[in-house]
Amino acid sequence: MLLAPVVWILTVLICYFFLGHYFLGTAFWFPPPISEHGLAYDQQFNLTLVVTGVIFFLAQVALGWVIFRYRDDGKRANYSHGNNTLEMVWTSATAVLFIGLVLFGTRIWAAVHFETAPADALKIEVSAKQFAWNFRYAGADGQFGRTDIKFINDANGNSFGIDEKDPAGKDDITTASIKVPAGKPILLILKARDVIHNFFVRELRLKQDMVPGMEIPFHFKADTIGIYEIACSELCGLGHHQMHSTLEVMSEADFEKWKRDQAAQK
Ligand SMILES: [Cu+2]
Repeated sequence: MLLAPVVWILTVLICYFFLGHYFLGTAFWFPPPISEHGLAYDQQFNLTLVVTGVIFFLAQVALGWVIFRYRDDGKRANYSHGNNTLEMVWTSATAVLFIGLVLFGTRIWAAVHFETAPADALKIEVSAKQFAWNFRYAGADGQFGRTDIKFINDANGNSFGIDEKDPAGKDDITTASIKVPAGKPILLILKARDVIHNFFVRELRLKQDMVPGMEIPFHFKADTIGIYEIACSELCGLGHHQMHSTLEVMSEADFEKWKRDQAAQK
């Protein structure tokens, strides 16, 4: 008898916390997205949450009702032998719903991972190692200098192993955080030097593994100016927790100025 109200109270509490960000503030939820893809992901996520949330609520209310209605009243118990039609209906409805949501979501996911970046995208190389991030921009010549693993030397700042003999590499800019111009397509080339790492920026809603021996292209466009955390999202060793950096989205003018300042320091 008591069990039914317990189920109902728990249901309301769970729904309250899921809806919490509407009345308890955004600390309860993801930080706002800063890209078109981020927005699309959120819309898909909310749609899934609403559909499954309504079903969850109705199913739990029904569960409470069944518990209450068929409680032990001292009489002989009656039970059902099942209902094939009903089982067919709810199994196919669930299948249609889930496959439908997956198809919707796949469209957004595929746009991020399978579409190639526009030709004018700004190319930035990303190198991850235990436990730091390094980024490389081509200098004024628009060309990345040749690299070789034998030139890698963290002590003198050559974490990419740029070959000093290659003139194209002379003006390459290497940094410990990324700066990008707002609203421009960015193409990252992700590389890992030792173990698997993962490039993750919450506000972009993007996450991509970085695998040693592979160069993984990954493109995005960030529209909102600000500084966002890049966290390694693959447990990569003892110092994994300190493996983070920042993505700074700047106005185009600020970004060009920053690039000029970097080049001047060379
Ligand atoms: Cu890592």
